[in-house]
Amino acid sequence: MRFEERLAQDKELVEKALGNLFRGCTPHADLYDAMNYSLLAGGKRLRPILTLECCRLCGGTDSAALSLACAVEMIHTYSLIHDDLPCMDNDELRRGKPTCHMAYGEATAVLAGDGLLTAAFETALGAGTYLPARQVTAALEVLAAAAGPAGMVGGQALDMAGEGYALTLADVEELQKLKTGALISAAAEMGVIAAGGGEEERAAVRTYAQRLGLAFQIRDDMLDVSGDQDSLGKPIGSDANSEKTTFVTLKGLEECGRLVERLTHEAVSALGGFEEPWFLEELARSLVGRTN
Ligand code: GRG
Repeated sequence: MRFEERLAQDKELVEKALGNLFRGCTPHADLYDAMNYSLLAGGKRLRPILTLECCRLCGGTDSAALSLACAVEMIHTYSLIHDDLPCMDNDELRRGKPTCHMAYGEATAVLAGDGLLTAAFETALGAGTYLPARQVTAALEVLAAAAGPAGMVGGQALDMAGEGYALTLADVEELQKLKTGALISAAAEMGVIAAGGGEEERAAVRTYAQRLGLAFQIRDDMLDVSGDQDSLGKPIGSDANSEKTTFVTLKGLEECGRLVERLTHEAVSALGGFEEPWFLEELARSLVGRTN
Protein backbone atom coordinates (compact mmCIF):
# COMPACT_ATOMS: atom_id res chain seq x y z
CA MET A 1 0.00 0.00 0.00
CA ARG A 2 1.25 3.47 -0.83
CA PHE A 3 1.98 6.08 1.82
CA GLU A 4 -0.85 8.46 0.81
CA GLU A 5 -3.41 5.65 0.83
CA ARG A 6 -2.42 4.45 4.29
CA LEU A 7 -2.33 8.01 5.62
CA ALA A 8 -5.86 8.57 4.32
CA GLN A 9 -7.05 5.30 5.91
CA ASP A 10 -5.48 6.20 9.26
CA LYS A 11 -7.08 9.62 9.12
CA GLU A 12 -10.48 8.14 8.37
CA LEU A 13 -10.17 5.74 11.29
CA VAL A 14 -9.37 8.63 13.61
CA GLU A 15 -12.12 10.90 12.23
CA LYS A 16 -14.73 8.18 12.71
CA ALA A 17 -13.65 7.45 16.28
CA LEU A 18 -13.58 11.15 17.19
CA GLY A 19 -16.99 11.65 15.58
CA ASN A 20 -18.47 8.91 17.77
CA LEU A 21 -17.08 10.22 21.06
CA PHE A 22 -19.88 12.58 22.05
CA ARG A 23 -22.68 11.12 19.94
CA GLY A 24 -25.83 10.82 22.01
CA CYS A 25 -24.49 12.91 24.91
CA THR A 26 -27.23 14.95 26.63
CA PRO A 27 -26.67 18.53 25.49
CA HIS A 28 -25.48 20.89 28.22
CA ALA A 29 -26.39 24.14 26.51
CA ASP A 30 -23.93 24.35 23.62
CA LEU A 31 -20.94 22.77 25.39
CA TYR A 32 -20.79 19.54 23.36
CA ASP A 33 -21.43 21.49 20.16
CA ALA A 34 -18.44 23.71 20.91
CA MET A 35 -16.26 20.70 21.78
CA ASN A 36 -17.24 18.92 18.55
CA TYR A 37 -16.93 22.13 16.53
CA SER A 38 -13.19 22.26 17.25
CA LEU A 39 -12.53 18.54 17.53
CA LEU A 40 -14.11 17.75 14.16
CA ALA A 41 -12.75 20.77 12.30
CA GLY A 42 -10.16 18.78 10.38
CA GLY A 43 -6.50 19.13 11.09
CA LYS A 44 -3.74 16.77 10.08
CA ARG A 45 -4.36 14.28 12.93
CA LEU A 46 -0.61 13.85 13.21
CA ARG A 47 -0.61 12.87 16.88
CA PRO A 48 -3.28 10.12 16.78
CA ILE A 49 -1.73 8.75 13.58
CA LEU A 50 1.59 8.53 15.42
CA THR A 51 -0.09 6.56 18.20
CA LEU A 52 -1.70 4.11 15.78
CA GLU A 53 1.41 3.69 13.66
CA CYS A 54 3.85 3.29 16.56
CA CYS A 55 1.52 0.61 17.94
CA ARG A 56 1.57 -1.22 14.59
CA LEU A 57 5.34 -0.75 14.36
CA CYS A 58 5.66 -2.80 17.55
CA GLY A 59 3.14 -5.46 16.52
CA GLY A 60 0.08 -4.11 18.32
CA THR A 61 -3.52 -3.78 17.10
CA ASP A 62 -5.53 -0.68 16.23
CA SER A 63 -8.18 -1.46 18.85
CA ALA A 64 -5.52 -1.32 21.55
CA ALA A 65 -4.32 2.10 20.41
CA LEU A 66 -7.45 3.89 19.22
CA SER A 67 -8.70 5.25 22.58
CA LEU A 68 -5.23 6.58 23.35
CA ALA A 69 -5.02 8.10 19.86
CA CYS A 70 -8.34 9.91 20.39
CA ALA A 71 -7.25 11.10 23.82
CA VAL A 72 -4.10 12.76 22.51
CA GLU A 73 -6.04 14.54 19.75
CA MET A 74 -8.59 15.77 22.31
CA ILE A 75 -5.79 17.25 24.40
CA HIS A 76 -4.20 18.81 21.32
CA THR A 77 -7.56 20.36 20.36
CA TYR A 78 -8.12 21.75 23.86
CA SER A 79 -4.67 23.36 23.71
CA LEU A 80 -5.51 25.02 20.40
CA ILE A 81 -8.85 26.34 21.73
CA HIS A 82 -7.17 27.85 24.79
CA ASP A 83 -4.16 29.09 22.81
CA ASP A 84 -6.51 31.05 20.52
CA LEU A 85 -8.35 32.81 23.38
CA PRO A 86 -8.13 36.62 23.70
CA CYS A 87 -6.08 36.23 26.90
CA MET A 88 -3.47 34.19 24.99
CA ASP A 89 -2.87 34.59 21.23
CA ASN A 90 -6.22 36.19 20.46
CA ASP A 91 -6.63 34.47 17.09
CA GLU A 92 -9.80 34.51 15.02
CA LEU A 93 -9.10 31.67 12.60
CA ARG A 94 -8.07 28.06 13.20
CA ARG A 95 -8.21 25.07 10.88
CA GLY A 96 -9.78 27.41 8.32
CA LYS A 97 -12.77 28.26 10.53
CA PRO A 98 -13.58 30.92 13.14
CA THR A 99 -11.89 29.93 16.40
CA CYS A 100 -14.01 28.35 19.12
CA HIS A 101 -14.42 31.59 21.09
CA MET A 102 -15.41 33.48 17.92
CA ALA A 103 -18.12 30.90 17.23
CA TYR A 104 -19.35 30.21 20.78
CA GLY A 105 -18.08 33.03 22.99
CA GLU A 106 -15.17 33.10 25.38
CA ALA A 107 -16.72 31.38 28.39
CA THR A 108 -18.00 28.43 26.33
CA ALA A 109 -14.62 28.12 24.60
CA VAL A 110 -12.85 27.90 27.98
CA LEU A 111 -15.31 25.20 29.04
CA ALA A 112 -15.00 23.35 25.71
CA GLY A 113 -11.23 23.17 26.28
CA ASP A 114 -11.73 22.04 29.88
CA GLY A 115 -14.28 19.47 28.72
CA LEU A 116 -11.96 18.02 26.08
CA LEU A 117 -9.02 17.84 28.49
CA THR A 118 -10.91 15.95 31.16
CA ALA A 119 -12.87 13.76 28.73
CA ALA A 120 -9.54 12.82 27.13
CA PHE A 121 -8.51 10.90 30.24
CA GLU A 122 -11.89 9.18 30.43
CA THR A 123 -11.52 8.22 26.77
CA ALA A 124 -7.97 6.94 27.32
CA LEU A 125 -9.25 4.66 30.06
CA GLY A 126 -11.27 2.92 27.34
CA ALA A 127 -7.99 1.26 26.33
CA GLY A 128 -8.60 -0.96 29.38
CA THR A 129 -11.04 -2.99 27.26
CA TYR A 130 -8.07 -4.29 25.27
CA LEU A 131 -5.05 -3.83 27.51
CA PRO A 132 -3.97 -4.89 31.00
CA ALA A 133 -4.22 -2.18 33.65
CA ARG A 134 -0.45 -1.74 33.92
CA GLN A 135 -0.21 -0.78 30.23
CA VAL A 136 -3.11 1.66 30.54
CA THR A 137 -1.52 3.22 33.63
CA ALA A 138 1.83 3.53 31.85
CA ALA A 139 0.20 5.24 28.88
CA LEU A 140 -1.75 7.65 31.09
CA GLU A 141 1.41 8.48 33.01
CA VAL A 142 3.14 9.46 29.76
CA LEU A 143 0.12 11.44 28.53
CA ALA A 144 -0.46 13.36 31.76
CA ALA A 145 3.21 14.29 32.12
CA ALA A 146 3.39 15.51 28.52
CA ALA A 147 0.21 17.58 28.73
CA GLY A 148 0.77 19.15 32.14
CA PRO A 149 3.03 21.73 33.77
CA ALA A 150 6.18 19.68 33.13
CA GLY A 151 5.19 19.46 29.45
CA MET A 152 2.86 21.39 27.14
CA VAL A 153 1.33 23.75 29.73
CA GLY A 154 4.80 24.56 31.05
CA GLY A 155 5.99 25.27 27.51
CA GLN A 156 3.06 27.59 26.94
CA ALA A 157 3.89 29.46 30.17
CA LEU A 158 7.50 29.90 29.03
CA ASP A 159 6.32 31.01 25.60
CA MET A 160 4.08 33.70 27.05
CA ALA A 161 6.69 34.87 29.53
CA GLY A 162 9.22 35.22 26.68
CA GLU A 163 7.07 37.54 24.54
CA GLY A 164 8.88 40.82 23.93
CA TYR A 165 12.23 39.42 25.16
CA ALA A 166 15.22 38.30 23.10
CA LEU A 167 15.52 34.58 23.85
CA THR A 168 18.54 32.41 23.05
CA LEU A 169 18.42 29.37 20.79
CA ALA A 170 18.65 27.15 23.90
CA ASP A 171 15.64 28.97 25.43
CA VAL A 172 13.56 28.51 22.29
CA GLU A 173 14.55 24.85 21.98
CA GLU A 174 13.61 24.18 25.59
CA LEU A 175 10.25 25.89 25.40
CA GLN A 176 9.33 24.23 22.09
CA LYS A 177 10.43 20.83 23.38
CA LEU A 178 7.78 21.29 26.07
CA LYS A 179 5.09 23.17 24.17
CA THR A 180 4.96 21.13 20.97
CA GLY A 181 7.43 18.27 21.35
CA ALA A 182 6.16 16.70 24.57
CA LEU A 183 2.70 15.80 23.25
CA ILE A 184 4.04 14.54 19.92
CA SER A 185 6.51 12.34 21.77
CA ALA A 186 3.81 11.09 24.15
CA ALA A 187 1.56 10.24 21.20
CA ALA A 188 4.25 8.02 19.71
CA GLU A 189 5.32 6.45 22.99
CA MET A 190 1.75 5.55 23.94
CA GLY A 191 1.54 3.55 20.71
CA VAL A 192 4.54 1.47 21.77
CA ILE A 193 3.02 0.98 25.23
CA ALA A 194 -0.29 -0.15 23.68
CA ALA A 195 1.64 -2.78 21.73
CA GLY A 196 3.40 -3.98 24.87
CA GLY A 197 6.80 -2.71 23.67
CA GLY A 198 9.74 -2.49 26.05
CA GLU A 199 12.04 0.34 27.13
CA GLU A 200 14.35 -0.02 24.15
CA GLU A 201 11.47 0.41 21.69
CA ARG A 202 10.02 3.26 23.73
CA ALA A 203 13.37 5.06 23.73
CA ALA A 204 13.86 4.65 19.96
CA VAL A 205 10.37 5.96 19.22
CA ARG A 206 10.87 8.84 21.68
CA THR A 207 13.99 9.89 19.79
CA TYR A 208 12.13 9.65 16.47
CA ALA A 209 9.25 11.75 17.79
CA GLN A 210 11.44 14.33 19.51
CA ARG A 211 13.41 14.99 16.32
CA LEU A 212 10.20 15.01 14.29
CA GLY A 213 8.54 17.34 16.83
CA LEU A 214 11.37 19.84 16.67
CA ALA A 215 11.46 19.74 12.87
CA PHE A 216 7.67 20.20 12.91
CA GLN A 217 7.96 23.29 15.12
CA ILE A 218 10.75 24.84 13.05
CA ARG A 219 8.65 24.31 9.92
CA ASP A 220 5.75 25.96 11.78
CA ASP A 221 7.90 29.02 12.48
CA MET A 222 8.90 29.10 8.80
CA LEU A 223 5.27 28.91 7.68
CA ASP A 224 4.37 31.78 10.00
CA VAL A 225 6.74 33.92 7.92
CA SER A 226 6.51 32.49 4.43
CA GLY A 227 3.30 30.42 4.44
CA ASP A 228 -0.11 31.07 2.97
CA GLN A 229 -3.13 31.81 5.16
CA ASP A 230 -5.52 29.78 2.97
CA SER A 231 -3.41 26.59 3.15
CA LEU A 232 -2.58 27.09 6.82
CA GLY A 233 -6.14 27.83 7.87
CA LYS A 234 -4.87 30.51 10.26
CA PRO A 235 -3.32 33.94 9.89
CA ILE A 236 0.39 34.23 9.23
CA GLY A 237 2.69 36.71 11.00
CA SER A 238 1.32 36.02 14.47
CA ASP A 239 4.81 35.39 15.94
CA ALA A 240 6.08 38.76 14.72
CA ASN A 241 2.93 40.50 15.96
CA SER A 242 3.44 39.15 19.47
CA GLU A 243 7.20 39.83 19.33
CA LYS A 244 8.20 36.21 19.78
CA THR A 245 11.72 34.93 19.33
CA THR A 246 11.45 31.98 16.95
CA PHE A 247 13.82 29.63 15.13
CA VAL A 248 13.41 31.89 12.09
CA THR A 249 14.28 35.13 13.92
CA LEU A 250 17.37 33.38 15.35
CA LYS A 251 18.55 31.39 12.33
CA GLY A 252 16.84 32.75 9.22
CA LEU A 253 14.68 30.84 6.76
CA GLU A 254 17.48 29.07 4.85
CA GLU A 255 19.26 27.73 7.91
CA CYS A 256 15.89 26.63 9.33
CA GLY A 257 15.25 24.65 6.15
CA ARG A 258 18.57 22.85 6.61
CA LEU A 259 17.80 22.19 10.28
CA VAL A 260 14.45 20.61 9.37
CA GLU A 261 16.22 18.33 6.86
CA ARG A 262 18.85 17.30 9.43
CA LEU A 263 16.34 16.60 12.19
CA THR A 264 14.17 14.58 9.81
CA HIS A 265 17.20 12.50 8.85
CA GLU A 266 17.90 11.89 12.56
CA ALA A 267 14.26 10.95 13.16
CA VAL A 268 14.38 8.38 10.36
CA SER A 269 17.69 6.95 11.63
CA ALA A 270 16.19 6.38 15.08
CA LEU A 271 13.85 3.75 13.59
CA GLY A 272 16.69 1.65 12.14
CA GLY A 273 16.13 -1.23 14.58
CA PHE A 274 12.49 -1.87 13.61
CA GLU A 275 11.35 -4.35 10.99
CA GLU A 276 8.87 -2.21 9.08
CA PRO A 277 9.39 1.47 9.74
CA TRP A 278 8.67 2.67 6.19
CA PHE A 279 5.39 4.46 6.96
CA LEU A 280 6.81 6.44 9.90
CA GLU A 281 9.89 7.26 7.83
CA GLU A 282 7.71 8.58 5.02
CA LEU A 283 5.57 10.46 7.51
CA ALA A 284 8.64 12.30 8.83
CA ARG A 285 9.80 13.09 5.28
CA SER A 286 6.33 14.30 4.28
CA LEU A 287 6.43 16.98 6.99
CA VAL A 288 9.62 18.61 5.68
CA GLY A 289 7.84 20.57 2.99
CA ARG A 290 4.41 20.77 4.57
CA THR A 291 2.32 23.84 3.80
CA ASN A 292 -0.30 23.42 6.52
C1 GRG B 1 -3.00 26.72 25.91
C2 GRG B 1 -2.23 24.92 27.50
C3 GRG B 1 -2.12 25.59 26.22
C4 GRG B 1 -1.21 25.14 25.36
C5 GRG B 1 -1.06 25.63 23.99
C6 GRG B 1 0.47 23.63 21.37
C7 GRG B 1 0.10 24.93 21.93
C8 GRG B 1 0.17 25.03 23.42
C9 GRG B 1 -0.30 25.96 21.17
C10 GRG B 1 -0.36 25.93 19.71
C11 GRG B 1 0.40 27.07 19.16
C12 GRG B 1 1.07 26.68 17.94
C13 GRG B 1 0.44 27.16 16.67
C14 GRG B 1 2.19 25.95 17.98
C15 GRG B 1 2.92 25.54 16.77
C16 GRG B 1 2.96 24.06 16.53
C17 GRG B 1 1.62 23.49 16.61
C18 GRG B 1 1.29 22.76 17.82
C19 GRG B 1 0.77 23.68 15.61
C20 GRG B 1 -0.59 23.13 15.59
O1 GRG B 1 -0.55 21.75 15.43
P1 GRG B 1 -0.90 21.06 14.05
O2 GRG B 1 -0.16 21.72 12.93
O3 GRG B 1 -2.43 21.45 13.91
O4 GRG B 1 -0.74 19.59 14.20
P2 GRG B 1 -3.62 20.63 13.24
O5 GRG B 1 -4.71 21.66 13.06
O6 GRG B 1 -3.14 20.06 11.94
O7 GRG B 1 -4.00 19.58 14.24
